[in-house]
Amino acid sequence: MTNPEWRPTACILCECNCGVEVQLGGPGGRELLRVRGDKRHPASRGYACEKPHRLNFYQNGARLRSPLRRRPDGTFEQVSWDTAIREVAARLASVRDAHGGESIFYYGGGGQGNHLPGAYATATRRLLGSRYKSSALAQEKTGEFWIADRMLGAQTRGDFEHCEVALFLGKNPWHSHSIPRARVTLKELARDPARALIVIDPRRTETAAMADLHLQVKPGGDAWLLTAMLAIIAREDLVDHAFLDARARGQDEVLAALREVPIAEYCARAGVDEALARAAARRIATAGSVASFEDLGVQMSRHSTLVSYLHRLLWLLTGNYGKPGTQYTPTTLVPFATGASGHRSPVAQAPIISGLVPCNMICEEILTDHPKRYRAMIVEAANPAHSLADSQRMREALRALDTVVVIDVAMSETARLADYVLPAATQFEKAEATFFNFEFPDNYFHLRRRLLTPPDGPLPEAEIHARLCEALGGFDDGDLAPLRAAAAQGLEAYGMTFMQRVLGDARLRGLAAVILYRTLGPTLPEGLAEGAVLLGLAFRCAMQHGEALARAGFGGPPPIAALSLFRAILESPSGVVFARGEWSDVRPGTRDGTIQLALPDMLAELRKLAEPTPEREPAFPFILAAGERRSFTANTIVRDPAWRKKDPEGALRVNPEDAARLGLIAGGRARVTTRRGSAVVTVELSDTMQPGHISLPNGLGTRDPEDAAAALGGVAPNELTAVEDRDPFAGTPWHKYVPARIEALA
Ligand SMILES: Nc1nc2c(c(=O)[nH]1)N[C@H]1C(S)=C(S)[C@@H](COP(=O)(O)OP(=O)(O)OC[C@H]3O[C@@H](n4cnc5c(=O)[nH]c(N)nc54)[C@H](O)[C@@H]3O)O[C@H]1N2
Ligand SMILES: Nc1nc2c(c(=O)[nH]1)N[C@H]1C(S)=C(S)[C@@H](COP(=O)(O)OP(=O)(O)OC[C@H]3O[C@@H](n4cnc5c(=O)[nH]c(N)nc54)[C@H](O)[C@@H]3O)O[C@H]1N2
Ligand code: SF4
Ligand SMILES: [Mo]
Repeated sequence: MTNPEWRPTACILCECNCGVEVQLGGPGGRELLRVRGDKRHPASRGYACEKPHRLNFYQNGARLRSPLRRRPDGTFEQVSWDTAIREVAARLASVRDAHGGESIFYYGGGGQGNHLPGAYATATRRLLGSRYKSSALAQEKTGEFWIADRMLGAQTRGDFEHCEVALFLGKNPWHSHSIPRARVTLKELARDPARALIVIDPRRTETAAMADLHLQVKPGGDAWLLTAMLAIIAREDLVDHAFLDARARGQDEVLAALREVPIAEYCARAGVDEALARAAARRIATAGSVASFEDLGVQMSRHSTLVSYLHRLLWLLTGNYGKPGTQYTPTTLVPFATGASGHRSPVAQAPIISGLVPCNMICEEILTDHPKRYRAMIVEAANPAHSLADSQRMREALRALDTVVVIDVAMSETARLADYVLPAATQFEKAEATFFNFEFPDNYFHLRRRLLTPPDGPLPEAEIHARLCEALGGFDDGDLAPLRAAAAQGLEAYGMTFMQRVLGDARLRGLAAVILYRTLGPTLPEGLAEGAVLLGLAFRCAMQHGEALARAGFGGPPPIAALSLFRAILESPSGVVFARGEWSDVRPGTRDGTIQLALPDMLAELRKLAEPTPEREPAFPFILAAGERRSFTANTIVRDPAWRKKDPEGALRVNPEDAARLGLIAGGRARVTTRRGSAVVTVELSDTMQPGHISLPNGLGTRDPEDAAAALGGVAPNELTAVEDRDPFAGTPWHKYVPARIEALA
């Protein structure tokens, strides 16, 4: 029986978190039977791609049902929540007492759409004195964050809906999205003769196939290509001098460096026809507006941090910033990507950007006898044993720790290495939200209501952290009583008491998240308790962004604005516009308010491009892109291979000429070998690949196909990658640039 009621929530399979509506039904009414786009959602407006229609594979896949404790022989036994919480708190506290809280490392905090756990975990970490953390962002975006912070003092996004020219650099939005309604936007761009779509990608992706100009760069050749395009802009004087004179510093130094660049040679090294590079540079420089997006194709390839710099130069030298159709800085509810760096990791002395230790350095921080090594790890809503470079090394590192605690909905590869596994409610069994909202001028926030109560066993992370904090002695009933009394009187009274008693108290301030959950949570409407932490976040947002909030209807002094925003969030099951920006507000957040074009270390890197680069090693004549987004990949969020309608084995894509030479046939088996590992794959012949380039999908594969709960199918890409292959500045991995060879198997 299907319940005819359509209930609003969001798709959780990529960072877009499109609003969807679902009809529940099946046994106990617990299945997500039908799913459609939610027209009331402010960003997706009814849009959804092919993936969410099968979200039930996530909700009703192989779930964890009980807290688990590892036995000495490596198997797991079920324990009660009381036992699990007591023992986890005691073990982590003893690590803290013996080695300092700094030795307790935190990884994760949210995947594609569940960012509230990270907010609640701040309280547990505070009590444990945990200082270092990381997440998937530190294996993709930290290089970009760091460059953006130094050049602009802010992160930016592109206005693709209104741009004349759209540029996608190492990004395939047809499949990976990352901008709302991606396919609609791409089709509009392709259809309109006055607009242009430019794609820089070694593969003729679905996006590239729609493009006006496809620059089919050699894998890892982007730094030469972008430098050549910038040099063309400099030499042909296609620079927007008026813009730079008014808003930027360092243009002379940058233009001088660019004028020295041998354009023809760099185009050849990038594998792109010079005439095409010139056409693209001119189209960008002469457009009324250009919106641009760099993603994993460059952020996980050679020169990734340099490319983030060159990419910014491309749209800054051409004046594509701070006006409609170009780049902007959205007002976000939670400032998660500051880009600020300064301190370093305790063992490897790796740069910490946006508060995150580089993912490729985590193993080095553990596999050492250094006294400051990490001794314990809390992993929440993430699967680093699968998603980080060099799974073999990561497994070794996890095994070397005194205590590993994993909070997950499923028995992930990481959970299987834990000492304690704590089962979390799914994203449809609690209130949840994403912090990745980047729209402009209007930005929105979507707190999704719980659709289902959790089954016996799993708990929402808010509850898990509240219990851990209680077991760690963080607060007592005396601390909570005045807040509970105030909550009974209404939100205004609560807000006042919260400000005085929690924000005004150094001991309780760091525990604000769980205190909100314990005291305000129970008074919130049905299915919204885990949203309590948003009151604290709304306070901070109102202090920082009063004007943008006021324009969206949340005016008044910060406490008043915060309360009305919080109410609106609770009352908007399909999301609410919380901030309204203005293009005139878009200005650099740098110290002197100007754009910094000349970064000395990056200009030095740019000059190094002139040096000869080693040829591909004869033993590894191919470049493997380990982890491509396809129609049915979604990181490791859905673990049942039956979810995937296409490409069930996650085939290796190979150019037909290469295949013919190596005796590979469509659907046949082959062995892929890298310096780090080897895997048996199924072959797909694809003329979208250029010769010498091969690709495997992301999010598939597990080492243990016997284990039904871990049955992802396909190849786990990080069995093939190495931690040493990383960017020298940000420590981000080169997953898209893995030297490899292939052999046909009978
Ligand atoms: N379907 C689906 N969508 C997703 C996800 C998913 O798992 N599945 N995951 C989400 C997440 S977490 C993220 S971060 C985004 C990532 O989104 P994308 O970055 O778009 O994803 P990828 O397919 O990994 O890589 C993009 C492109 O980089 C190209 N590439 C490979 N090597 C190079 C190179 O050397 N230079 C250049 N210029 N390009 C290169 C590839 O051919 C590919 O088309 O996707 C999100 N959306
Ligand atoms: N080689 C290679 N490696 C890659 C990539 C690549 O392109 N190539 N892509 C990288 C990128 S961009 C990313 S973002 C990462 C993603 O990798 P990770 O951030 O490590 O995580 P996911 O695979 O998204 O898995 C999220 C985990 O959260 C669990 N989960 C789902 N819902 C909930 C919930 O409500 N609560 C809790 N507690 N847990 C939940 C899932 O079961 C799963 O174990 O992978 C990276 N790894
Ligand atoms: S674009 Fe992403 S969030 Fe939207 S429906 Fe597709 S997978 Fe889900
Ligand atoms: Mo990602």
